[in-house]
Amino acid sequence: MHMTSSLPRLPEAASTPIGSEVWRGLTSFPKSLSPWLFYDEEGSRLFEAITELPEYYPTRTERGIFARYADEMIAACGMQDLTLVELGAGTATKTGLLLEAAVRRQGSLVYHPIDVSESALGEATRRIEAEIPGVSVCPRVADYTQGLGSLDASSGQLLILYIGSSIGNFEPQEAVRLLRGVRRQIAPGDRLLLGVDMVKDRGTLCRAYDDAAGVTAAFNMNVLTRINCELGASFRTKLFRHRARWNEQYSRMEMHLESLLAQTVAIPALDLEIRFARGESIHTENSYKFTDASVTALLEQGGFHVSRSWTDEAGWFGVYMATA
Ligand code: AVJ
Repeated sequence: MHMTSSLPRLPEAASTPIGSEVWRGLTSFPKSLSPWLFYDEEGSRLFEAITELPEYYPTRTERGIFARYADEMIAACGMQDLTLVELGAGTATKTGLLLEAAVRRQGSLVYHPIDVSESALGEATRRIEAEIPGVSVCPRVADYTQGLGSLDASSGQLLILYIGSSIGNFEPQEAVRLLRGVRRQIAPGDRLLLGVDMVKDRGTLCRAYDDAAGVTAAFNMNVLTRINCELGASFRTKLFRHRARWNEQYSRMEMHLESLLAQTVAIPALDLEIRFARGESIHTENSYKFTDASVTALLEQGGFHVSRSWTDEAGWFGVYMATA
């Protein structure tokens, strides 16, 4: 090993975001990896495919709620001079319904989509500018968990969109911290529109995360392929299986990658060899599911109070308007 001092030096890859996360997660017990690792180019494509699966109800259910209530949601903000900011906007396919409603009410609108993916933001910007006259798009490539950056609603009011139940990926304490971070950067009276997936029967939940076509399994497995590509690892995806389970105690869906046998996997860029026992798994995602009481409590702890909420007929998905 190359030494520059008396301390052994970590390989350079260990200090990149992916290197440090893989190092942390795969040397922990139980093994885990953070869900942001899913979203390389292939993973983002697979996620888009998930949103169109018959079993994956959240995206279409939330879109249905917007289709029916977008005008009411915008009117509920009260002001005629809204600026919209979207956290983790991605390609912003559901946002159009809200943008159109805002344009109907106030004629024109400034929209700031924030996302780590420059390509997704580019696509969102092109599509929205072409399809919704009256919206000026000001995209920002950033990790919203690190703050919103400087925003000014000039004279009017901010409406922060955090839709798609992305908040469900965070541990409750982290979710509170994230909301407090948002609250600190906006003014009293500004609004947050939060989309959350609700608790429902186990069968519906499990099918949504283990679809018949195997798209969610491929999405989960892709994290291993990504580690192979970016860190030179030797994961053989055939030797792992996708697992989705409902953890009732914590009110969350979990995804795991389970090793089918005892094996050792090399990760050369990190100078690591990872041992797996047969049946041992890597916990790759939590997707928390909410009740009306748990969303209300989360928002309160985050510095907001609930003004109104909307849901679908089955009560599967909730959209909450909260006031700072
Ligand atoms: C993007 C976090 C909302 O939790 O349902 C979809 C990600 N994982 N299928 C979710 C996901 C497996 C999704 N979120």
